[in-house]
Amino acid sequence: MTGMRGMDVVRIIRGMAGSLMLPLMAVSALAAGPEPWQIGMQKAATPVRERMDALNNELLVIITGITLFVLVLLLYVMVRFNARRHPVPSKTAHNSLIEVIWTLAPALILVIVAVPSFQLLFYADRIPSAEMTINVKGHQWNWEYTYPDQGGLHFTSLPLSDEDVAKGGKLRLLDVDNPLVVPAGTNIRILVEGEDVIHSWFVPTLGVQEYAVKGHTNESWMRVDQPGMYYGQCNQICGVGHPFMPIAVKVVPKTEFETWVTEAKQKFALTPAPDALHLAQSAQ
Ligand SMILES: [Cu+2]
Repeated sequence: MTGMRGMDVVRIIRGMAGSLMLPLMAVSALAAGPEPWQIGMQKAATPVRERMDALNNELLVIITGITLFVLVLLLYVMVRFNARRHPVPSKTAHNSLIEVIWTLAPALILVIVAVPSFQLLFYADRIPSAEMTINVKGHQWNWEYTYPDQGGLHFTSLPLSDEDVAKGGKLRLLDVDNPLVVPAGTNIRILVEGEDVIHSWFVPTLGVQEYAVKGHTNESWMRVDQPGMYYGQCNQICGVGHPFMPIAVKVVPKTEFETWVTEAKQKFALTPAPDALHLAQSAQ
C-alpha cells in the first residue's frame, strides 16, 4: 500500500471545499430561504415578520437581564455564604417582604411581555384592508392553491423530482413545480384549511404559520414588497409524505402578476380540480 502523497491531500481538501461552496453560492443568489451553516433566523420579508423579529429582540434583552441577575445572585451566595466564610448557617425560613417581591416581580415581567406579544398576535391575525385572497389547502401530500379573486384559478404544488433538481439552479425539497405566485406590495389575505389530516403552511421569511385543519379555516396575511422566491415547508407531522410538502412563494411585480394570471388560466384550465384528482386516485 502506498502512502497518500501531499498532492492527493491538497486535491481532496480542494474537492471538499468546492462541494461545500457550491450549494452556498447557489443559495446566496436566491431571495429568501435557509442557507448552509445558517445561524439565527431567516431574513424578514413582511411587516409581520419584522415585528416578530422586534419582539424576539425585546425578549432577548429581558431574558439576558434575568439570566445575569440570577448569575450575580448565585455568585454572591457562593462567595459570601460558603462553608469556610460562613460556618454557622442562618436558621431563617421565612421573609414576607422577599416572598412578596419574588412572586410579584416575575408576574410583572410576564405582564410586560404579554402586552407586545398580544399586540403582535392581533396584528398577524387579520388584515382589514386585504386587496386579494389566496386559499391554501393541505392534502396528503401536496398543497393546493386557489385564487378566488382571479376567477377561481387553482392548481396543485408538488416538489421537484431529484432528476429536475440535478439539472441545477433549483433547491431540493424547497423548489416546486408550481409555486404560489403573488403580486409584490399587496395586502394578501391567506385562508388555510385542510383536506385530511392536520398540516401547517409555514413560510418563515413571511411570518406566516397556519394550521391546515379540515372543516376549519385559519386566517393570516402577508405583504411582500421585495420580489423573489420565498421558501417554507409543511411543519405539522402529517404522515409519510410530510417531508415532501415544500412551499415556494414567488413574489412578482404587479404587472407581471397580471400576465401570469392570464397564462396560468390557460395552463391550468384543463387540470382537474385537485379534489376530483384525489377521488379518482383513491377509487383506483
Ligand atoms: Cu403536511
